[in-house]
Amino acid sequence: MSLKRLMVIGLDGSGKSTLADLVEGAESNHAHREDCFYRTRCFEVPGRYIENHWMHSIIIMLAQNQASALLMLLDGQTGETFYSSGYARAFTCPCLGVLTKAPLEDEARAAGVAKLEAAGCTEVLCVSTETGEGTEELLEWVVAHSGCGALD
Ligand SMILES: Nc1nc2c(ncn2[C@@H]2O[C@H](COP(=O)(O)OP(=O)(O)O)[C@@H](O)[C@H]2O)c(=O)[nH]1
Ligand SMILES: [Mg+2]
Repeated sequence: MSLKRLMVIGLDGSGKSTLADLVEGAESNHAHREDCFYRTRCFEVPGRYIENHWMHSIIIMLAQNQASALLMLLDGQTGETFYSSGYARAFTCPCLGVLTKAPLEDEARAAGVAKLEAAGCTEVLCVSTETGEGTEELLEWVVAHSGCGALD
């Protein structure tokens, strides 16, 4: 069995644990963490790794060794991003940009998608666990790209 997992990156509060719960089909403790959180199908990278640009090369190294695919999150409510231009292109595994807490307003949505595209994401999905928007597509993408089987 491959030890590679789906890697989930994003700032603190961007929705990593919420989406990871969806992928795992299991709840978890959403407490703030300073270390990577390894789960059955995925692992969550602490927001601090994104906040510090000098850690971005470490994330690339982690992905090379441990990731089958990558979810790159951007919080649709705050729009805050620390990704450098074209960052997603540095990864060799499949990458999906995810605009979390998908805003309803067209302008906010377009701005979030544009930021993920500027960060190098060629595929972007708007997801809201509140309304359910994009959740099925997200799971389909994960099954197709990460090597995780479908949940029962
Ligand atoms: N409205 C809304 N809130 C969300 C969504 N996804 C996550 N949240 C909330 O955002 C907060 C941070 O989520 P969490 O998954 O813990 O973020 P993490 O720090 O990146 O792991 C929690 O209060 C979640 O309930 C969403 O799609 N819509
Ligand atoms: Mg978390």
